[in-house]
Amino acid sequence: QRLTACTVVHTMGAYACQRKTPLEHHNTIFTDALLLLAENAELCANEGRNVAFKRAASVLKALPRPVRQMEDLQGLPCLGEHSQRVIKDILEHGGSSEVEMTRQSEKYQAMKALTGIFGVGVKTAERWYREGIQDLADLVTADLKLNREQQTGVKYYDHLNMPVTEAEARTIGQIVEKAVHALLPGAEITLTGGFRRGKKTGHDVDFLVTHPEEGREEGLLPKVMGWLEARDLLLYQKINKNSYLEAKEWPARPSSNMDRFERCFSVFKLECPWAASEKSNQSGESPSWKAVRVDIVVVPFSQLAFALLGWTGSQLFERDLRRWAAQEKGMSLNSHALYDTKRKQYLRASSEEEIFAHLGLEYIPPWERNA
Ligand code: TTP
Ligand code: MN
Ligand code: MN
Ligand code: MN
Repeated sequence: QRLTACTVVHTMGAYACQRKTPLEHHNTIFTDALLLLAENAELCANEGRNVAFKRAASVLKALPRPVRQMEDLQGLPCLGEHSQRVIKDILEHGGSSEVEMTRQSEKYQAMKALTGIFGVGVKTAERWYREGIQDLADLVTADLKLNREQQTGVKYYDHLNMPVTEAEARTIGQIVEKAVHALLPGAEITLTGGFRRGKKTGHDVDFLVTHPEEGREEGLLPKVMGWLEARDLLLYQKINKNSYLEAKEWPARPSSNMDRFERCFSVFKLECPWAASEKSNQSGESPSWKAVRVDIVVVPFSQLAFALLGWTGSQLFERDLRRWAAQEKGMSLNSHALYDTKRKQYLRASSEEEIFAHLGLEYIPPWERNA
């Protein structure tokens, strides 16, 4: 087959875990549009459409140059008819009317506002929306019965919708480390999630905590949270106990994103550094602290590499790692272990590199997992 001068033939794997996806890329006008449609599908509980648009956006993120004409898409995977139509509209008209209509739609805006409350998922938001509740103010007026998590979400709505900065993540890391080391010297704390992928901001801060002598980590989390609570550093905490030992459904469904580690979903009360020098400021207009979502996960040392891989994300990268393992390798991967279904054996790993090797994949460092 002959190629014209300006045609580039791409060899790109169909799984996000086969590609390097940097944080900064050349196609944000397209990916912003596709990701808005993905978000809207998610808010309408349409998982198939959500993933299809996310995959299309992810492929464009991995391209080494901007898309300038439809021919540039030749040979690329995961670009369905609908996604191509959106890209074409943007190329031809500078924007997509479907995207703009979605962005302006009452339902999209209401669902985004409601699911933006900590503790409110799509199902709850959908129920409230059908009852005529469209934003935080409506919710407060309606005076519904909210659970403790949602009450926290309402109370700190503004703070929790402000991006968490890298500096704030680092400060919280130091606080968590101090608490953990006070209670279990030798324990190790790792920053994961988006910040490990090099993101400059996040919606929360994610940490893994482990100890090289397996077993020493047991019972640590409630003590750590108590230590923080006693120092007035928490606004909310909920510990989910480890349920791994009781789990009978292993190997877990490859698509399942939930793991069974003991973890805490919390909201920290982070003192702002500039506030200390302003103690004399008695105006009381804005607090001297910021509410920040923090996830802390306790991991047995032998599962650390799997937990690190599973908690670093991105969500699409994780999803495709599991899909690759199941469909291409006959293996089952989750944040605890890798199981070879044919040989009926677990494959050990003490680093992420070893897991990629078991899966027959080229190693991709965290900062290139921004699929
Ligand atoms: P998130 O904190 O939701 O996402 P993020 O850190 O990539 O981005 P953001 O800046 O918005 O915070 O999740 C981090 C990773 O943890 C993600 O890859 C999915 C994984 N995860 C689990 O494995 N199990 C869980 O129960 C949850 C909530 C997340
Ligand atoms: Mn995160
Ligand atoms: Mn997130
Ligand atoms: Mn998180």
